[in-house]
Amino acid sequence: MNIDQIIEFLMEERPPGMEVDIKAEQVDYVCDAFMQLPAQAHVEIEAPCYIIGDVHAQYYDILTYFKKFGIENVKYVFLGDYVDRGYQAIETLMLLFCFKIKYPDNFILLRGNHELADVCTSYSYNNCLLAEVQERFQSEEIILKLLKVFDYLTLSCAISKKILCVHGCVTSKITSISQIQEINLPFNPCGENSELAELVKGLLWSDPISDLESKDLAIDNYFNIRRGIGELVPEHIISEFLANNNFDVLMRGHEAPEDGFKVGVSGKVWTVFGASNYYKQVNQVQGSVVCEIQKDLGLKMHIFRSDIQ
Ligand SMILES: [Mn+2]
Repeated sequence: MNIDQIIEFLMEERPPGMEVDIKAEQVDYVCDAFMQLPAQAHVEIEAPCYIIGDVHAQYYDILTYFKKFGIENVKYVFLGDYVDRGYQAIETLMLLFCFKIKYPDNFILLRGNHELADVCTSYSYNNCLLAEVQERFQSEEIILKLLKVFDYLTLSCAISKKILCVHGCVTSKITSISQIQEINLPFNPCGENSELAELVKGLLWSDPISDLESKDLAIDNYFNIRRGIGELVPEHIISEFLANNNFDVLMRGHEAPEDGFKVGVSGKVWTVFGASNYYKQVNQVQGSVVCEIQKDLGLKMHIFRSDIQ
């Protein structure tokens, strides 16, 4: 067994949505190799690169992106939420982990709130990771292994020192990027009430809102009343963080804008979504958006449609 063979097998031509017959031993092997890599809570890369938002187990979407933009000598930042809701979380994780193992500097995999044990093992979500694993492998060990790997996922990534990527949002508790840099991985914030666990959960769960909306809601301590966890972070807090840490823009996933892409907070917060048919009838573009950051930090949006129902 080796990583190249697994990649080749995963990328064989198949009809979109068709399950790939991955064996438990292969999952185990890839997870172990992934955990051997140096794990950093915050990483820095240089543009150009592609930014891909939540893909939610829609494996055919990432295959489409790789086909279009290539793999070798191409940098990707994935913003998290690889699992739940869709039906191919295993294929999605395996391919992304394999590419990370093969090209560690070119594949940045951020952690999303769905890469938390209490989310992806909860049946309150449509087709959670646990349900998929139970159906495909008659083994408790695989889910435990995957949950272990999630604790090694990166929390934030700076692109050319100017664009900061996280899954949810920076929060009122984070004033300096060094607070993220200093986090030692692996780290599991589930079931912990420490300040550090709150900080990490905040990064994964929070949403930005305008100052006006924040004033209207009049909530204490920015509590995220929409999700019950993390913060609703007002514009001025985000702007202050970006200015103090010398960033121009915050790039994040976590929400599904109807057009696959949304700009907020006076142009300083960009939300991108990577699951193409997530909204089905509602999504105005019926597609996802991949954000290309060019070498001069110019921005190009790529819209993808999906025919999968
Ligand atoms: Mn999310």
